[in-house]
Amino acid sequence: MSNIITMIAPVNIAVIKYWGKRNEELILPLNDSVSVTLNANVMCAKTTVCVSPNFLEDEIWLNGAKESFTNQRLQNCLKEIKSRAAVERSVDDIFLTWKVHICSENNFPTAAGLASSAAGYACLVSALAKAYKIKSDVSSIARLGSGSACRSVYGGFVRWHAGVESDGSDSIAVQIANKSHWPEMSALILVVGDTQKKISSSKGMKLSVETSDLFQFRVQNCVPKRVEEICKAITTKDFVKFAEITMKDSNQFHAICLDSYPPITYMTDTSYKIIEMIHKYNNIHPKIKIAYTFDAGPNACLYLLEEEVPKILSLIQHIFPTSTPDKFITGLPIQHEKI
Ligand code: 2P0
Repeated sequence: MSNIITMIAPVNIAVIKYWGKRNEELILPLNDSVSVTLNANVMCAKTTVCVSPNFLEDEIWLNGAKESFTNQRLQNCLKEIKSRAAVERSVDDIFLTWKVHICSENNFPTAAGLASSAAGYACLVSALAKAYKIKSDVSSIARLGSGSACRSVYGGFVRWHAGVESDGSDSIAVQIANKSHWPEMSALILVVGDTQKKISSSKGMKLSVETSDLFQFRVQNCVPKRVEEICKAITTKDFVKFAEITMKDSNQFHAICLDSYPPITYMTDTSYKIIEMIHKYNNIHPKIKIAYTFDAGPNACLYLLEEEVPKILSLIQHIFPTSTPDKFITGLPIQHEKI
């Protein structure tokens, strides 16, 4: 009688950052963003959803611990799923009255700037959409859980259109290219720290919108041009352009954080040491070989073509001798991703 669905969803790491909302409740951004969805084999969320007439109430477990179902974002996602199911008439009306149990886990640190909420909500919404047999685009439902989650609904290279409508109907993610378009593209995640961030992304971006003088300049003068240029670089597989824009946008995002009042600092000395290492490496080559980007945390995501991976791994181990590939332990662990 009950309906059980298990799904996995990968992490995505933005190359043009989402930072700042025009509507807090509907999670509508002030600018378009662009991301790369990583391989789900290494970093992903896994969610099981069960809808049953035998359950007395909605319940959720995150990484093995029971959490409150009163979370507004969670409620908004479930409400939207059910109202779409009613409109699409995808399940019987009685099914909509049954309670749901959700069990979700990440195989990487939560809230350490590794896009855990993106993978988590993308997975949750995809599993619910499958359970309720939703046929329409689910990126806008994932967005109600966490903005960046809408991008993890798709693989490959993804653009989240900010949209202009007040109801958010045009604020959706679309795939720019699938992962087989650029099979040489790889990512290395350098886990500098796995503790929870001091200020959440939601609070941080609100503070930036309210207090940073640079913020409006970024949204109006920089991001629109960068989005068009990086989409073109992806389509034409222009790594040099892709890398340059990625690094500049990461740096500008962290400059906005520092320009917020009081300032927000997500990067650490090790993060800056990584930036220095990458620029030195690029400078000894005729063309840019590797790009870094940092989200709301100290961990680096490096984008590079596959042929560079062995060279960069040995460089990292030379500069950070305690680093260890493939494990989250002390030092500077490395996750190697083939996109
Ligand atoms: C991004 N980040 O584009 C940027 C870069 C962090 C830095 O999306 O409030 O966790 O849930 O919509 O999605 C983090 O923001 O924030 C984020 P909410 P979310 O990936």
